[in-house]
Amino acid sequence: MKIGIVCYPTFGGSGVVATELGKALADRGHQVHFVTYNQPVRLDFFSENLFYHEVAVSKYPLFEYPPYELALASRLVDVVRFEKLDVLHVHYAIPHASAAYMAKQILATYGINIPFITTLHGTDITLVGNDRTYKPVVTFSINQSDGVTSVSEHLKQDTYKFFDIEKDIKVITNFIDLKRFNHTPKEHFKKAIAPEGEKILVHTSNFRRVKRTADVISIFAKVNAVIPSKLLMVGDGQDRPECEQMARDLGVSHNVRFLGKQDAVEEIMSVSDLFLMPSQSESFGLAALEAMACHVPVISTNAGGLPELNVEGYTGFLRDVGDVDGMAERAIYILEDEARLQQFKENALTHARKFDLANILPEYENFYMQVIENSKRV
Ligand code: GMT
Repeated sequence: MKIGIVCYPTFGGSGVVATELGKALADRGHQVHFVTYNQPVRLDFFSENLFYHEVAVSKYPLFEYPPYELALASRLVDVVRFEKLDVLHVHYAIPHASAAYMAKQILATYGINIPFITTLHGTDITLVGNDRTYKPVVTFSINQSDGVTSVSEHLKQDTYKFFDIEKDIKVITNFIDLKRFNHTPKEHFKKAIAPEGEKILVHTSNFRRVKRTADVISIFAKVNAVIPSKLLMVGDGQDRPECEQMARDLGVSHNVRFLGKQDAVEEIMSVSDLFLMPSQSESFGLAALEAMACHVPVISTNAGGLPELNVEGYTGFLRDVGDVDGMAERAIYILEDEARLQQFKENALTHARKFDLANILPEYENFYMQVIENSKRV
């Protein structure tokens, strides 16, 4: 198949999922065309089946808000026509689904029928999409999609709850490439971070409000008071300065390292003992799955789709949003007993295998074929 993928090219989960999916489809012999405003961060190698088409937004002085959605729709028209794509797959509803809809209508005037699939990732539904500023457009463009997928059952239910959706939503969960994300401990790296054999806790995110990164620091301070430990904070975003200040205020800054945005997350995960995800909301929690694939158990909240990923008492523990004491207490429970920690690590990997790319990729391929077939009948 010839597949067009639209996504945010950043470190965010939806962009990572879209890019990893595109790379895997190209490996399987499909031709994959990324259409976005920058080279996606994980699109870091050459393949004869991978193509990147940049969306350039003209910045005429009249435009206080340059119209990216129009530029994207125009680029999609161009790429579909000249690369003869079979299907478009847009990740994150805003503004990708409405741009795809517009491109589809324009292409119809050229006699081209292109189906498009929208994958809902989370905040496009739970935060931004549900805002009245965007709601009518999001509702419309989901309903006009030829196929809709969601990354968890919980997100699917939220979508039906918040919007008037007439479409079937197919759950295709996020996935992990276990060939890349596996446990390859770098002893010298571990020694540099935890020279006395301290336990290593880790958090990765975009440090947005929804991630409650301040809770990560509070949980760590409680754990650190009982268990010799270090905390790695991976990523960057608006709440990072607050976290740095909190670490100082709580007297743990010498045990916390802010690593910024990192490409080789799997190397950091591989030296870690416990992943912290105290999010306010999380449709799936891809970062937690990346940790689990590297044998790292997870302490998380029970928000959104997290209970579909993190299994209470098996891969880690889940507590209510804001229950810092409860999450710290469970973290200590896992870390204080070496045999118990090892068991949780094994369980984390066992469970992560259920989300192996090899299992999920055929679900997408079958869905593409089904949507393409259906659209030929209309
Ligand atoms: O979590 C973010 O802020 C990034 C966001 C995105 O769209 O890039 O992540 C969402 O999509 C990920 C991939 O499907 C999911 O794993 C995250 O749980 C989801 N984030 C939220 O729902 C807050």
